[in-house]
Amino acid sequence: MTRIVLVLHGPNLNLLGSREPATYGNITLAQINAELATRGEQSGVEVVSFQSNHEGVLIDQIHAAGAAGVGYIIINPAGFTHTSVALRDALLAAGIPFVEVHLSNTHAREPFRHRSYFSDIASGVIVGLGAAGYRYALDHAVAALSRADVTA
Ligand code: CA2
Repeated sequence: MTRIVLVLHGPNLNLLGSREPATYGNITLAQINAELATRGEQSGVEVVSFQSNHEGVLIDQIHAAGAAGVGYIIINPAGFTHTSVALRDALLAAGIPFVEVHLSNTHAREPFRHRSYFSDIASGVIVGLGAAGYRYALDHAVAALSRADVTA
């Protein structure tokens, strides 16, 4: 069974650690990715992380994921969360289960952040727990892939 988890980070998340620490914390994206890679390794899963500021580039990654053997996706669509039918369609087409993660509690912020184009088709949604949210999402993905191994 597939043991690859793809972590997708949307626009502006490359700025993590450099601005708006009160909202997004001090951790950098490189630190988050390194921690996930190590955690995945310890669990026998390869974690591949990717960030883009461009909607179409993220969509291309999702299209390629099935052929690349990705069994689970963790995605923080960032600003696209609230706008992107196209990213939603790509995830539906790929048919790969995914967890939606947000560093901040989007429900405690502006009303336009309360709506997500992803939450109703996600396996689960983690908001407001900072970088730990990615760890919890990875733990879920590992458990789900292990269950799939057993039933395969
Ligand atoms: O809380 C999250 O993870 C968000 O997905 C972050 C998005 C925002 O549009 C969503 O509503 C919630 C924004 C990402 C911007 O990241 C920055 C990081 C550091 C400094 C500036 C922006």
